[in-house]
Amino acid sequence: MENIIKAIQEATIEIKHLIETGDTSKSENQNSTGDTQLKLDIASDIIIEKYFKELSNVKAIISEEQENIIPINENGEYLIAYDPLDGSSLVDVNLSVGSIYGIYKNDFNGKNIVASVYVVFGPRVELVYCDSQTVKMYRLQDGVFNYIKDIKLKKQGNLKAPGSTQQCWYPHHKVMINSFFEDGYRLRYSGGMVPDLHQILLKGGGLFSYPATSDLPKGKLRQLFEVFPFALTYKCAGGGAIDGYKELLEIETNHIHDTTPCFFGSINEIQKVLEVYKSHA
Ligand code: P6P
Repeated sequence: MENIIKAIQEATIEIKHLIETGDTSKSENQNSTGDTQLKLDIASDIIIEKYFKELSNVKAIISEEQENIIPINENGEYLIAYDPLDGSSLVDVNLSVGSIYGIYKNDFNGKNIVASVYVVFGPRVELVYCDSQTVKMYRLQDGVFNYIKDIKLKKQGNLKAPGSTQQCWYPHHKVMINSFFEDGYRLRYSGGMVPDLHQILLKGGGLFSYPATSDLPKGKLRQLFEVFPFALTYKCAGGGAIDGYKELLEIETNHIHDTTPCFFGSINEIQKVLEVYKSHA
């Protein structure tokens, strides 16, 4: 695993430079989910694949930016699913973006995830690594990733990140979100999954939601390279991660680009989501 983390660190340093100097315009291409790819998306993906192709303990990789599984080494122990530059459209308004990595064994499925990494490209570059036991944060300083601290969620927080198009929310979801704000929760939503989830983790707690909606009944966020890595991270930090009814990591993935509704947060907030959603099942 150490060689995978090292590869991610080296790719991160190159992607940081790309963000600072690269072309933020749109390419002529779309990814598998139909999103128009930015040149940054493609360039970041090329950087990461370059490093992962050198890893003898990796069997295959999948990228949000590529349709198919990319075989690496048939005897490799690990499988990696990654989103090279999530929220890349925020770069040209100078907001934080991130990379997300899910590390799996045997098969690309929630129950087979063994580690996760995410990187926040913000005022500072921070890397958070979850090995299924602890959640450790590192900061890039003078070219070196220095350990900063372990991350733990409180049982309850006060931040709310309400994703998706509000006019497409189902009524019970809308009532639930409003009730958090009536309870004094503070709105914290940038449209970047990585910084939005990083903020809740570092500020001790709250709730991030990207639910099923009338326009996206299966949600928007991708299971293997966005949702499952953060589900592992939030659970290891002492929080919860559900689709409204069950654990996200229990979801069966049928296609590598499948999406799912998702809620990540402190235990008390996740319990409230379960109560509301189960009463509307
Ligand atoms: P919306 C970015 O495009 C992304 O995939 C995630 O980073 C983010 O959480 C979500 O989409 C934002 O979607 O519909 O709220 O703008």
